Amino acid sequence: MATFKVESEQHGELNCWRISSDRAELLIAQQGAQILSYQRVGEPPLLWLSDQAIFRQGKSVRAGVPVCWPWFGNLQRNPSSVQAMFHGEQAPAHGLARTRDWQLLGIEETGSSLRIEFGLPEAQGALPDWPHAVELKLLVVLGDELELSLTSRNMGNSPVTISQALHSYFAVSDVRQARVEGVEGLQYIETLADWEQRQQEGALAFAGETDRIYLDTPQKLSIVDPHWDRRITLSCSGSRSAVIWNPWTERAKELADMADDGWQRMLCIETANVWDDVVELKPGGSRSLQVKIGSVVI
Ligand code: TA6
Repeated sequence: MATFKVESEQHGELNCWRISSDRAELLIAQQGAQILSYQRVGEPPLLWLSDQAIFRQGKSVRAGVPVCWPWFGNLQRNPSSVQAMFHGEQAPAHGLARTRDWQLLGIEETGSSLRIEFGLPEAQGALPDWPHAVELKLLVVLGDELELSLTSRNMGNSPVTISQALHSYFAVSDVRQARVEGVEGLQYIETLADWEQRQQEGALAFAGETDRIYLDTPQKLSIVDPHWDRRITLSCSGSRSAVIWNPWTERAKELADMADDGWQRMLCIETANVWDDVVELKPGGSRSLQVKIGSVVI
């Protein structure tokens, strides 16, 4: 049975918790209920934390798993049903949840796992220019794997439509040697070529800037990393879309919180509900978006 140690830490302006057991270590920030890093004992990190990360209130950290909610990416690129939910002028990229402080609702040890639950009470009517009442919770389970489950429940009287993603930054030895399996043959939206729809041939290898929305994704995706003899495994549920992103050379230089060569050591696979996979929550209805992250030696 694992015994967990939970310690509070301050990183720049952010309150964080470091959770460790004899098997793994996890760092979580209160802002955004954002996982910042995850490493299993005897392995390189599974989730990537930028060397130049900025820990500032109101700014999402370039690391781990930012929660994109109640819209993903540029709101103007979302279906009109998602856009109509926001009544303001300036819609921040990736929604409103990743830069606000969440509440730690509880930490509970059950057998060999630790369950950590966060909530965002502001989502029940107090988010700026988003006048809807949704109970939003993130459950983090640290066991043999890391499980994340983001649940939205509509507490209001009218339907609410959201897009969302668990914007996961994975650590790799060198993205140029890595490949993503599970996407073979899928249709995707190439956001870098006028959002054209294309078909994926074979597994995805990286040879330049990549920013794609994969459609009708299977539950299992994986990252094969031959240099680290590792396959990172993702088991997704509540999702039929995934965003795969690497900024490559030029975009990385534009990002103040990423080293110029930082793009080599990361790639994002974001378990999502985007494009034709957005979620309509009827009054009283709820939906969970989940990913389980693990690894095996290859
Ligand atoms: O998920 C891919 C993406 O939307 C990219 O277009 C890229 O901009 C990235 O997310 C990071 O966004 P951020 O707002 O965190 O800089």
